[in-house]
Formats: sequence, structure tokens, C-alpha cells
Amino acid sequence: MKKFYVFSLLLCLSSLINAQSSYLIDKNIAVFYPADFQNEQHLPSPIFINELVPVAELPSTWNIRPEYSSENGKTVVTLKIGDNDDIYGTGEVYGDLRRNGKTVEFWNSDNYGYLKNGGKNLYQSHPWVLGVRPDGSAYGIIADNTWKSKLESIGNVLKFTSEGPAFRVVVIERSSSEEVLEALASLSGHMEMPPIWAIGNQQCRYSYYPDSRVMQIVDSLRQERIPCDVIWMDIDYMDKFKVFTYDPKTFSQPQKLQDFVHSKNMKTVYMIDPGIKAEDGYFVYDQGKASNYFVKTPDGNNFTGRVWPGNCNFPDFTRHEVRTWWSNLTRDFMLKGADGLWNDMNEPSVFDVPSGTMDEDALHQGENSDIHASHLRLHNIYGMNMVRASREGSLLAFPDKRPFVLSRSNFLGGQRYGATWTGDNMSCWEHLQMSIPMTLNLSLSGQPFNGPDLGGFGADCDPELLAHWYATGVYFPFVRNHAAKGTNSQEPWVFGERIENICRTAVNRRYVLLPYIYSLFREASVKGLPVMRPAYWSDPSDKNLRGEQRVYMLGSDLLIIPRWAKNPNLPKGDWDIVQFEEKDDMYQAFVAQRPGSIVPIANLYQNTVEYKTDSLTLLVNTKDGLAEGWMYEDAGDGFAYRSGEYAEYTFSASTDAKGVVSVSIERTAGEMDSPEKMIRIALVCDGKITYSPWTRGNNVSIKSPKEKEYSIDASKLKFSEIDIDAQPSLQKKLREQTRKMEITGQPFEW
Ligand code: MIG
Repeated sequence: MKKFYVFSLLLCLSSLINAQSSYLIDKNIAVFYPADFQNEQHLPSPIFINELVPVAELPSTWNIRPEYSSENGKTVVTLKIGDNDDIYGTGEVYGDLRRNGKTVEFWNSDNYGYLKNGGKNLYQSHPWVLGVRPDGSAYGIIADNTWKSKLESIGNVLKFTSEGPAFRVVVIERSSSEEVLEALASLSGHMEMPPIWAIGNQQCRYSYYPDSRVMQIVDSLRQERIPCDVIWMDIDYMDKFKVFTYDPKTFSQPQKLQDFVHSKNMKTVYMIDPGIKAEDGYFVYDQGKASNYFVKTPDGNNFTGRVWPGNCNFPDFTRHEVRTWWSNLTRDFMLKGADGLWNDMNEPSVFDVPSGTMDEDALHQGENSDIHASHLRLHNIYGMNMVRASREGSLLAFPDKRPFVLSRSNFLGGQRYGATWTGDNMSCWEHLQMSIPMTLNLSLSGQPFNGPDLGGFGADCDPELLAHWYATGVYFPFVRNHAAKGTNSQEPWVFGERIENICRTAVNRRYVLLPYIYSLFREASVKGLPVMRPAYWSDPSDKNLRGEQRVYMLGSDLLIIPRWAKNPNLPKGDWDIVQFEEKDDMYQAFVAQRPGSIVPIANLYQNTVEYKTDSLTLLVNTKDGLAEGWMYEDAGDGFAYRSGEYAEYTFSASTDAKGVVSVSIERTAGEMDSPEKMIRIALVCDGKITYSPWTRGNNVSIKSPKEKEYSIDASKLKFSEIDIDAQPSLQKKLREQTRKMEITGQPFEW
């Protein structure tokens, strides 16, 4: 670090504005320093897990290079890319999957309905671009900068404009998008393996209260046989919205509540916000005040802003001693009955001020107590540092359990600390459709564990929308139904049996797919590959797929085609539709399997406590008679897997001259004891499944019904009749919501 500082200083003295130093820090990963790099304004970087150490000179042939300049006192960095490149990523963004021609602002913002500022800045920031050339080769660009900034894509130029001093840029060159994502994770960290319950179905609303209501919902989920793993507590469980407290009337016995929820094989997740009510006698406030832990104003007072509890002060999470304090508070709280945590409002969100957040000149102490850094610089990593402290708190409470923290705000690299959701969407068709490119671009920005509020948060959901949302969304990495206060209920059963059956079928599919999905999370935690992937990953050479944003991939082997996505662009080749149910309800997404792949699925369970993998059905779609697949499993929680307590298997299929398909299972890694499984083949062929008998052991065969010569033809698929354009639009939903507000006199709270 010091070395660079001195070096850049020297360069600064000896060179003109655009001079810079650059090195390779890894194979085909370059870092560029501006001539006037100010170490203390940027470091330590919250993005990288290791210092960027030079390993070689930058080759003179290096293609993508930043050019530094300034414009109206702001730092400008431009990079020239190829004329025909497609760009993706750029974090949590509203709008199309391809980011060519788009602008995103990096200034974390509470953005209800994505309505503010044209949705250009949402709850989190990822100063990051994934670029893909026509030949499929790809590059990644990291602006190592937390300051308020923006990114514009203008023709073949990427332009970053920052309110802070000039920053480092890292450019990754690889031969595919996958490899770029792997490189990003090697630099910025991998997500940790989540507890398996966190990838199950989850039920939330703002808010289930009192506690008896929570129990009722849990009971209903079980009675209605909607598989589910988690019930969520939104802010109303607190005593007057004071964090780390419980309402003495409605949530007086959190431990008893957790015991009940556990007895139903579910888990509890509780919301914790950053705003601390400024009220003498409230223990969190008293401690924070006494230790001087709050964010300051320039004149040395505690910054005060209004949020749910009223006037609040805000912990300065950029300081490690504040994070330690927070982790301890979190530990004590979790020990009273929480399995997971939900950090909201941590952009941070502040009511009644035009900016919706803290003043730009508010002061943070940062990691270095000599430096008081402005909010302008540290705003974007406020949420990241909060979720980091929360994760630590969970580990203090339960050293033997994997933390699960969901955070609304975060920053590039934040996958190390928690999962995320895409904030306050609306129950409307635009947002159901938009949830796909949003989740994909976050996934392409290093955050594999994310998803939208299923069913939509703001405004009333309706039966068709809910059914289609479940049918589309159960393959997302994070699956949680959530709705705002003042909106109608949207649990799977509220619209009658027909809709409930559709929702249940969809959730059942997620649960049988768990062996495959859990393996994808393993892949994310080891390699850094996303769980949900854009359709173009199925064939980067197919230009038609580059902008496809209705169809998406779950891992490398399944392609999800929503039923409302008429005439989608589909990959060529022998992708085959997996028929999960006997009867088609015309809502469930088509799930197409990659030719040459084997996907393990389990029997149906209602939750991950009961879930077992002792019987596996192997979906096999052969290509030239061959297919391959793999699977990972472990205890589903805890850290024993780190010392070898896991099992990895590979599956391989071949076909003999008589058309008999045989699959063998090989144990390839891990030391976990696992008895031989019952297995059967489900041969996916021409849209139908043929099952072999169940067999115990490592080999199973089946006579293939016929030579296959099928490929999915979008024009032959039966899509839903629903006319999306005729459905209530976002604008109409907003008008309806305003009208309801006038009639009931009840303001909507979000
Ligand atoms: O200002 O806690 O995005 O999921 O239900 C609104 C209440 C505060 C915003 C979150 C939403 C949550 C709600 N919160």
C-alpha cells in the first residue's frame, strides 16, 4: 500500500494529467492507478479481499485502458470498448438486461416502486461492468471507488463520473463470461455457503403481528401443504420500532414463538434497521451515545434523521469498534429466538428530507480514527458494513451455524456478508417481467444470492399475477413472498383453490430441484458462478440470445421459459422440456434441460428439515447418447463441510448399440458418510419422461424409447393466453393505490 502511494506520488510529480501506472496483478488482470491517486481517499478498498500486488508488467498490447480526466471539478474515467460488445452487470438496475446505452448512478437509495430518478439509482451499488464481445470472449471492469458516482454507456465508451478523487480501475480479460465472474469472485470474495433452509420457500409480509398471527400463517402453510422453510418478522414486532426490542403486548415471548416455529420445521428471520431512536433510557441509544458511536455532523453533533421510531441517530458502521458493538447486540438478540436477520433501510434511508438519506457532509470515522471521511465517500458502503456486522453477530450467537442475513443495501463485494433482495417492487406485470433482468444483472455483478419480493410488494396483487409470479419465480436464487402494509393479502391460498394449486405446484418444483439448486450454491461459493444466469450463457455464439431477458437459466443445465414469455429466443439444439407433472396447468414455466446433462432431483418434502437425498431421480437428456452431471451435499448447516464433511458425486450416462441408456454414479470428493442411494433414471425425451425402476447402488439403466430428434421450437410451445398488455399497468396500480389511500384514510407505509 505504502509503496504504491510513494510510487504514485513520484509519478504525480513527474507527469502530466493523464499519466498513470499500471500492472498485471494476475493472469490477464490489470490494475490502473491515476497519476494523482490519493491513497487515503480510497483505501482500504471494501471490494478486494487482498491487496492488489503487481506480478508483471502490463503488456503493451493490452486492450481496454482507462483514460483519466476531469469535468466540472469531477473525476472522469473513460474506457473504450468494442463497437459490438454487449454489456451487463452494473449491479442492481432497473431496465433491460443489456446495459448498452444506459446510465446507472452509484448512490444507494430507498426507491419505492423504482419510481425515483427514473430508477437510475436503487438500493445498492456495484461499480462494475461485464462486457461480452461478439465471439463470446469477455472482460470485467471494476471502478474501485465508493464515492458518489455514475456510469454512462455511450456508444463504444464507458464513462464513470465521480465526485471523489481519481480512483483505481481493474480490468479482467477472459475467454468467457463465466471466467470473468470467477475472476471477480477471486478478487472480491465468494459468497459463503448458506444454510439450506435459506434456499427454501419463504413467507413474509409487512407485518405479521401479533405473534399469534405468525403462528397462524405457519399453521396454514403446513395445512395447505405449501412447502416452506422460513417465516419473517417485519418491523411491527418491535417496541415502537426500537431495534433489539420486542413489543411487550404483541411479541412478548420470542423464544416461545421460535420454539413453535421450529416445531413446524421452520425458521424465524427478524428485521433490524440501522436507525436508533434518540431516547434516553433506551439501552441501544444510551450505549451508542456514551461510546460516541454515531455518525456526526460537521459541527460535531450526532447526525439526526427521522425514520420509523422518530428521531434517530445512526451507528457509524464504517468503524470496526462500532461493528463489534453491533455484533454483540445482534448476538444477544438472536439468542432470544432469531435464526436469521433482515437488514433494511440501510442505504441509509432518512424520512422527510429531499435527498432521502444523510447529508453528504455528514462525517464517518472510517477504519482510521485520524480521518473523518464524508458521507459522500462512505454512503455507498454504509449498508455493506452493517450487514457485515450482522453476519459477525450471527456467528457470535451460533458459532456452529451458517449465518443468513438479508440486506437491502450493499456494495460490490457484499456477497461476502449476505444475501439481498431487490427492494420495493410493485405487484404489477412490469415488475414481474423486470425481476428477471434485475436478478440477472445483480447475479452478473458478483451477488449470486438475490431475488425480488415474490408477488410484488407495493399495491394489491391479483390472482393471475400471483399465480404467474410463483410459476416464474420459484427458480430464482431467493424465493420469498412479501407484501406491503395496507395491501391485500397475497399468501398462496387467498385467491382460492385454483390459484393455490398453481402456487403449490410451483413451490413443489423448487423443493424437488433442491439437490441441483444446493449444488449450484456450492458452485457459487467455490467458484463464484451465479445461480441464475442469462439465456445467452447457453450459447454465447448465438447473437439472438444476448438480449433475451424473459427466459433465464438455473445453473448451466436448466432453461426456464415463463409461460407468459411468448415467442422467446431459445438456444438451438436438443434442449428438452422436463415434464414435472402429469397435467399441465398452463401456468408452470417450461423447464428445458440442456442436451448432454444430468440433473438430480429429490422426492418432495415440505421443508429442508425433513428433506433427504437418499432417493434420487436423475433427469437425463442425452446428446449423442451421452450425458453428465454432478451433485454436492453436506449437513445443510454448520461448518463441518469445511473439513471434508461433504459428498460430491458425478453422474455419467452412455447409450449402447441397443439403445439402453446406463447411468453410473461416482463418488468424487468429500469424506461425509453417505449410504448408497436409491436411484432411478428419468429419461427426458421428446417432452416426455420415461422412468427406470428404482435401483439401489451406483448403476442404473433403461431402454430408451426411441431415437430422439427433438429440439424446442418456441412456435410449438403452448404459451399462456394471458395478454400482458391488457393487465393493469404500473401507472394504473399507482392510481388505484392512491384512490384506496383516499378512501381508507390509511396512508400506505413503505
Ligand atoms: O420504509 O419494514 O423494503 O421490505 O417491509 C419501509 C417495512 C420499510 C422497506 C422494505 C420492506 C419492508 C418495509 N421497509
